[in-house]
Amino acid sequence: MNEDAQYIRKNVIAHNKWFEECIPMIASENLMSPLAKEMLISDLADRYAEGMPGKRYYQGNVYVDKVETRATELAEKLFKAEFADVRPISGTVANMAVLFAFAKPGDTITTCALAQGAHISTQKFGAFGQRGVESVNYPFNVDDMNLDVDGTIKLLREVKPKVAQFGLSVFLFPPPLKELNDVFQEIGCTVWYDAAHVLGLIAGGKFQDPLREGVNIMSSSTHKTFPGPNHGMLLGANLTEKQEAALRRAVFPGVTSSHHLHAMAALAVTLAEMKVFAKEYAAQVCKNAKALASELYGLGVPVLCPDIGFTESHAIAVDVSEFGGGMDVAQRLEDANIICNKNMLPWDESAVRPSGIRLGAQEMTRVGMRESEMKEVASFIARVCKGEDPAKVKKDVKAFKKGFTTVRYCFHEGEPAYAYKKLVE
Ligand code: DSN
Repeated sequence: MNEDAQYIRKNVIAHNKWFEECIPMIASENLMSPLAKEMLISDLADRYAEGMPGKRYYQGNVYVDKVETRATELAEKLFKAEFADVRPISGTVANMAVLFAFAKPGDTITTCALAQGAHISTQKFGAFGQRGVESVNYPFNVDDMNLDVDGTIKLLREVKPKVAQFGLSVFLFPPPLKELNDVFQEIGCTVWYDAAHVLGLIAGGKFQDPLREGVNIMSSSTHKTFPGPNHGMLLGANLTEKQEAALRRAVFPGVTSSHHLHAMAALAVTLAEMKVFAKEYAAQVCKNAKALASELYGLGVPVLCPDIGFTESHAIAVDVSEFGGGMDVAQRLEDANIICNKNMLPWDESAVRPSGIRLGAQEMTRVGMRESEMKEVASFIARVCKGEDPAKVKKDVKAFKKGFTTVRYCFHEGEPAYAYKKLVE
């Protein structure tokens, strides 16, 4: 090894060690199972496949085809979908495929605003803008952190979008799809749901069931509440053959060539694991998020939406303006080994200096934490918010985390969550 390689490796090992001693609470992250990690270092990582199983442009895909076919079947079964495509290599790439398939430059798509928790790909400077679509934002009710139903119905009738898009990155409550169904039918729009944040909850029967609530196409990443690899997926219902073909063409050759076969295999085994564990896991994630929120609120840390149970998902939004704002608090929490992100709240104008932080309970659920541990986590966060020296809190966090370093809700439960397989010392 030369000095450069040593430097890289040393820092990656240091990262692993650090995260073992941290409480990671980024709402868009999770831990893969040992089996999924094994897939990532298989020979599939070095190979190419283009097209569909049985119709490839490369030789050497005998076993890849079997894996991909089973992954597709597992995805269709788990989400009761009529259509699945496991080839998008990320959530944003899945979103780009939907844009390519269902919208032309100049078409209008309705969506949420960034400050309301929307994902950057839905914005003018993101994939929506790159595709040249016009986006119109729904009216949003800040008290409920959800769409204003009457206003949304009115807007949909006025704008008559080609596609109505739903799904957020601060995704606390299910959008009222059932209430909007009649207007979807009336205007004949395609209904698109970005499930990235809540895919693992949907797999376990929590949050909502978009494909049964009028959604035609669900795009997603596969590594947030769904504890798989960094990858993407499309799931559909009530699509025409033409629409399904357009989606497949948009994925390849539209927005991918090969589709990261090792990640696709890791997704496949995670789908197999979620078939067994999703229900129990998703229920505990939701209980933990609520427990974390109510404990923090009780400690005087203003979590949003106290009157409606704080959240129905894995995530909570916290207004930390009285403690120095999102940027400052997120940094101090990192200094205490609690990892989260600063986040805009609906009334914020700056994404760089927002008043909020976003916290997710899914990863700590994955390592076995339950409601009682959420109380401890809340007390660490409250201590930092209220100005205690982060270095002091960090000591307690490190001691506490020692009991939670193995992965749950998967095959090979109890295997190290942050293991680094060393080639040499
Ligand atoms: N950036 C991710 C999030 O944190 O929500 C989504 O891609």
